[in-house]
Amino acid sequence: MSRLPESEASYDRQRLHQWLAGRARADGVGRRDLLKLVAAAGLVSAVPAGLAASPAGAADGGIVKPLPPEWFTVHGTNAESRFEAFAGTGFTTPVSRFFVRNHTKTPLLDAAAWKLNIWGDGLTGGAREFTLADLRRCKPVTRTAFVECAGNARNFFKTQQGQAASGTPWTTGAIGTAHWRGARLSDVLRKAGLSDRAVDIMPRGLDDEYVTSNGTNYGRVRRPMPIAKALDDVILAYEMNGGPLPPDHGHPVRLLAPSWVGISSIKWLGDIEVSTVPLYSPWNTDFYRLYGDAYPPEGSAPLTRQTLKSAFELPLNATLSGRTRHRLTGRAWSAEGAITRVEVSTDGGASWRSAQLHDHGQRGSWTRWSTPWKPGRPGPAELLSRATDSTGRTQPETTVFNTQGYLFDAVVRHPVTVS
Ligand SMILES: Nc1nc2c(c(=O)[nH]1)N[C@H]1C(S)=C(S)[C@@H](COP(=O)(O)O)O[C@H]1N2
Ligand SMILES: [Mo]
Repeated sequence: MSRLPESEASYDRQRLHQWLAGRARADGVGRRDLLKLVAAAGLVSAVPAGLAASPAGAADGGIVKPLPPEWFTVHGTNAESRFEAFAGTGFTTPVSRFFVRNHTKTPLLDAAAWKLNIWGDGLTGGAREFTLADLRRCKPVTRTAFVECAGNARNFFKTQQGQAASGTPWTTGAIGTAHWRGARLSDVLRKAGLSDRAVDIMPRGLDDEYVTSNGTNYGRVRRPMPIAKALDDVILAYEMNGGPLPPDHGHPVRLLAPSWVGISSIKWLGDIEVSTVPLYSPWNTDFYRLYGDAYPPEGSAPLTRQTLKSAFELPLNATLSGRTRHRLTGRAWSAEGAITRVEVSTDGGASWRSAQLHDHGQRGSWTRWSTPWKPGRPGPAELLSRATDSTGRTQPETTVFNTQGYLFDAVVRHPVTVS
């Protein structure tokens, strides 16, 4: 049921073979998790020792910017944007309303003292350091793109499909769209002396090590990325919506990987390993694969692109007067293509009509839409929106369950009360 490109699945198998042959690195990946992968791939081999988890530490939540309750719902160390708070904000999401997903807490870093260390056997020379001024000397580019958590809308697995997934119970607000400006990662890697034998990069954040409540220390947030994506459209962003990158969003520099799951866009970037052998971290073995009855025991291939969704700029369980003509507004987005159609149902899915589209949002960003509605009879009602993108894909009625609740793409049934 996975829609991941076959190339990524075979790349992942190759990674595993290389690891078994002692040619791939897996620091900080639980031994049990690699054994699981090995067993599932039907491979028999001795697993190197020394992969045990480190001792536990402590981590508190901590987001720097204000989180007014009319704009955010706080879930532990994370803040979800209220989708209704996007109404009237224009195409991009103001920093003040942009969701925050922190594994630990926002570190306060000094841009003047900051350095990015690029290192590894995938460089022709040795390690290289880049200051912010060095990055600014590269030709700046702007990417208009959403950052969306892979688990966005996870809570609807429970409320609509009766199967709860583990993880932050996001509704649809773990997304925001911004203009991100910075240096092309490809330019910086070339300046660092990229070898044509490099296959993976591993960007890593400067925030605290991630320690779970049961004491497993996963180390600093890091996730490998194939060199093909790194050289394609990824940037080292130092500006968001025309201002310096704010503390909660990665100050002074974050990676920005358009269309890919949010975890690919590593914040508070400290170093990037460039490797001639495939790399693993818990973020491409344990996390960010699809596990569950519909998937193989080792899970799907590591997640790459986000999926297709839409939402109303209206609170869940909003009350609307039955006698007024309302203008229902919302947004739709896809990581695969531009949004070409949004249909709305105000009768629980019995009949549908096309909404008006207000943007030519490209793949990896979103499109605003609206439709008028005069509810009439008082009582409970369900509003549905259903997006289609330029690949011809339409949001389905249900999403095949995965245990960590990633990539929910089904039509959301949005309850309201007509008064
Ligand atoms: N260093 C670091 N980078 C990170 C994270 C993190 O906790 N630490 N969270 C990731 C996840 S899971 C997501 S969804 C996005 C969220 O980006 P935002 O907080 O700017 O909205 O950042 C990603 N980059
Ligand atoms: Mo995420």
